[in-house]
Amino acid sequence: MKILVNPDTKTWNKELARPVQKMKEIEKIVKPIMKKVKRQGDKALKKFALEYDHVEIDSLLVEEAERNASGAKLGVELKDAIQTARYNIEKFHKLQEMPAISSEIMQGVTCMRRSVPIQKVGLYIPGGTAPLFSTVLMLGIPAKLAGCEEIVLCTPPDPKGEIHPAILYTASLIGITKVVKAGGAQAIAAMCYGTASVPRVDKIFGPGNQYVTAAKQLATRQGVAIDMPAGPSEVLVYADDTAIPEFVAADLLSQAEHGVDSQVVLVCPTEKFVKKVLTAVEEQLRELPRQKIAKKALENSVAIVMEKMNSALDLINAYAPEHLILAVKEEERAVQGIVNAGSVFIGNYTPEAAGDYASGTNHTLPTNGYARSYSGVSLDSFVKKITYQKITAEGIQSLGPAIEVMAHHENLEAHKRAVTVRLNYLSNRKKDG
Ligand code: HSO
Ligand code: ZN
Repeated sequence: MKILVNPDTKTWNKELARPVQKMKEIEKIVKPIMKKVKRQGDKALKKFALEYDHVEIDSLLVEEAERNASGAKLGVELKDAIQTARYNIEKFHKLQEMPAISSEIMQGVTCMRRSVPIQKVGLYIPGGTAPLFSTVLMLGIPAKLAGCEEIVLCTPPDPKGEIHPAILYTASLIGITKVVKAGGAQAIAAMCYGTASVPRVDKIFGPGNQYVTAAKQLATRQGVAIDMPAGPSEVLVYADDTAIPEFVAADLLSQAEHGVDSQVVLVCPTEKFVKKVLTAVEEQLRELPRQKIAKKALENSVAIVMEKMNSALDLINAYAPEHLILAVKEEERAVQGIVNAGSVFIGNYTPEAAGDYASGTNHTLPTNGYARSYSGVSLDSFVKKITYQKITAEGIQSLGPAIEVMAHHENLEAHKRAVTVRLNYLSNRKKDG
């Protein structure tokens, strides 16, 4: 991890640059995969399972018996933990429900808005070395709460053609019954175009490698929405000497172990504290099973000494971290000063891992600086808001003239006429009556 001391504002962009992704090259690989799935449907999914997951798949959909058997393969401890997480995530996401609104804006003119679930959603859950069953909760719970009619979950099979039991158990627990053994870009293509086994969905959610990310991006060109533009996961920890170096180090490493392209940033007011944290990182790194991955991620990472809080907050806002941990004495001042972050973890006892798994907030968050303009996944991500209006005869008579004038000045006479015909009708009726 390189150390910078009070870096000049002009250098922030360069010093805090995220690892670049070669999207164009990835797209070249992904496009033919998508095309094949579009043309050959399930047959292509099976072919890609053989090629990439090294397994022959008979039935792409996980059978009911297989889903039901998953619970028995897990220990009680894990099942209890999943239940705790589920309870908290459900509770926090339920609070996000927005009641319909309705108001008579002016006499005879009523406007309304209500949330309506996105009908068909696709959830992508990565498999491999870290089977993210926690992501099943993070995506599945809000999808269920929103009332999405069709929820399909795609996840890659292991070399035995099986899905990790914790993924299946979690899916069953929250009532997701359509689980497809398909991973990578081909799974995204299936949800984008639809196949015999996989319904075409309206919106695709979930993390994945660069191929998955590229496929999701390509899916948007087919009219399918996606949760957000994704990039490697990242954390920024802002800590002063009221923080505990061991805690800070553990938080940095919990992010670093996600992938070689993860990025972690440490911001502290003194070099002395930075050194303490880095010593703790070295010590803890030795004990980690994924130390190779974490080490590589740390090479992309940086520790910054920022003496003044205002400059530190400016730098954090410029970087717009996906996860931000604030472990500083002037906690409230820091919280108030943050305008760009995906999710904020406050105080010494709030590790990012809490939000990753079980506190209740969602862990699908904007990376790559998108926290400047995007929010993380929430209940909102699974609904669209439809607006309604109803105007009475009286209402159009009072509002109509304003519409006519505006339409006329936009040179849109047909718009004006849509009001005029009604106003004429009403004034004739008055005369007749
Ligand atoms: N930190 C990841 C989420 C995750 N961590 C899942 C562990 N499991 C992205 O926010
Ligand atoms: Zn994590």
